[in-house]
Formats: sequence, C-alpha cells, structure tokens
Amino acid sequence: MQAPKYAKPGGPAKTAEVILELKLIADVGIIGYPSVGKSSLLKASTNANPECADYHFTTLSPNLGVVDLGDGNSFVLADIPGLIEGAADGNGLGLEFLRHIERNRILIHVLDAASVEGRDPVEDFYKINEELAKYSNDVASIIQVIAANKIDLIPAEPEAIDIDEAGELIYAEDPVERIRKELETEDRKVFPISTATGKGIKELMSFVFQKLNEIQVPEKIFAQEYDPDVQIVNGTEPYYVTYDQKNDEYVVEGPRIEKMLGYTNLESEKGFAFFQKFMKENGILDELTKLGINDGDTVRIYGFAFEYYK
Ligand SMILES: Nc1nc2c(ncn2[C@@H]2O[C@H](COP(=O)(O)OP(=O)(O)OP(=O)(O)O)[C@@H](O)[C@H]2O)c(=O)[nH]1
Ligand SMILES: [Mg+2]
Repeated sequence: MQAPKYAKPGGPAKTAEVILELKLIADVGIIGYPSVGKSSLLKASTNANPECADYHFTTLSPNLGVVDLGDGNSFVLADIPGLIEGAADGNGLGLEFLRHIERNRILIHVLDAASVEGRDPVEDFYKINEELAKYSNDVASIIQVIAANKIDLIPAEPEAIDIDEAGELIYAEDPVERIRKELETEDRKVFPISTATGKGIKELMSFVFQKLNEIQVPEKIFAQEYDPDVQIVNGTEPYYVTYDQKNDEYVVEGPRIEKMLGYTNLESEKGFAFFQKFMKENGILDELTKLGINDGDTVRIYGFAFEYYK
C-alpha cells in the first residue's frame, strides 16, 4: 500500500508572482550576423522548417531541429536570431536570445563568405565575438566552428578587381581562402558551405558531431536561481525571540514563524529538516545564542516545545 510520507498541516495561502524564462537546451547553436543563412542552415540540415528571407531579423525567436547523421547519431541544433554590432547594448534584437546558447557545447558561427551585403565576413566574425564577450565569458569561450556560407555565390574564377601599373590584372583573393587565413586555428575549423546547394553541410555536421563526442565538458551545474521556500517563507515579517523566566523557556514567535509553521510539518523528517534550515537562515539560532541558550534548554514555538542542541 502506498501512503503519503510527507504532509504539511496547511496554513495561510501563499502567493508568488513568478516569471518563467525558457532556456532551450541544444547541443549546438548557430550564431551570426542577420541574413548570413543561419535559418537556412538549420533548414538544410534538420527537419525544421524555419522562415528564411533576405531581410534582417527574419528569425525573431529561436528554432530547434535535430541533425540526424544516421546510425542513431544525432544532435540538437538551435538557430537563434541574428546578432549585430552593439547587440550587448540592445542594438538589433539585443542579446536577449543568447541565454539559449549558454548551454550549447559548440557554436556554428555562420559567415556570409560571398559578402552579399557588402560586409567583410572576417570583420563580422570579430564584431560578433566582441558582443558575445560582453554578454558572458562562458558564452564567449564555447568552441566555435566557422561555416563560410553562400559559396555558390562566389565566382568560380577569381575576380579581377584592379589593374597594376604594369597593366597586369589584380585578382581578388578567394574569400574562403581569406577566411581560412584570417580565422582558422587548430581549435577553430572553417567549413565552406552553401545552404542553397547543400555543399559542405554534411562535412560540417559530421565534424561537429565528432567534436561533440570529443569534448569532455564538465557537467555544468547551474545554481538554483529561485527557491520558493526561501523566497516565500524567509519573509520580511517580524519575529521575536525572548526568554520566559517564569517557565524557564526560550520563546520564538511572531508572524514570520506563524507563516512558516503553516507550511511545515514538524513531525516529518523533511519538514523538520526544513524547519532547522529556516531557524538558521532567519537568524533565529543566532538570537537564541545571544540570549545565552545552552544545550538541553527548552525552546517553545507556539504549540511545540523542543530541546535545544547545538
Ligand atoms: N545563394 C544563397 N543564398 C543563401 C544561402 N544561405 C542563405 N541564403 C539566402 O540568404 C537570405 C537569408 O537567409 P536566412 O537563413 O533567413 O538568414 P538568417 O541568418 O537566418 O537571417 P536572420 O534570421 O534575419 O538573422 C535568404 O534569402 C536565403 O535564401 C546560400 O548558401 N546561398
Ligand atoms: Mg534566421
């Protein structure tokens, strides 16, 4: 037979106003300037169907998809809204969505290698990383893999951009080569891709998957941000700790204590443990010590009497 092991005696209702903040949990996040093709990459590599369009901030909230590499190998990929210079100060959509990538183990940083909008992808890379660093060191230190996107728009033949004094044509450096030269390191690989043709995506995702398996990330334990017991019970209402000479008892009373008793079943182990924590955190034990309490003395809390032991 099952019987409840823990019950509270009931007391005045408690109310609390809470704001819940959703944090997506994905293994890998896609970041980058607006319109570089982040959503297109999610679409091309997963079953997700996010909106993709040639205007900035098409994506207004994060999208998730599963990259399935076959043989049961898969990982979760999140595409987040575009970031721009000054995002840390609220420019564009700000950094509001970066909380979603806090728990990512790898970030795919998408660059527009074809400079469709005239920006320099290498500069974009540095600018966005600056914003990440302003947001948090943790996010800035997540491993990044660079996806040099839109390679279908890079002319196959090198483009003549100038002519030198001897009348020889000067050719533009291949943008992918330039990105490699400027940004590739041993820990930061560059993958030329096209979400339009699908080129390079498989290689990128296989690498990311392999990297995910390689990196030994210490299990991140996130601090509890909100403890309803502490928030609600450790209130600001007064309590009083006095010594009652006539009965040789220490008396603890007041609205804060009454409220706590309403929530706590002192006869259960869990309830009693909570009660002890409450006594300590609210400074009641300190007050008793100040009054000179000794081991074995009696503490009366409304209908309950306890023997005090340090
Ligand atoms: N030719 C070509 N166009 C691409 C490629 N990848 C993306 N695009 C186009 O670029 C535009 C922007 O793509 P999105 O995927 O919406 O870009 P995003 O980075 O998600 O943009 P935001 O959500 O606004 O930050 C769309 O018109 C895409 O069709 C590519 O590899 N080649
Ligand atoms: Mg998008």
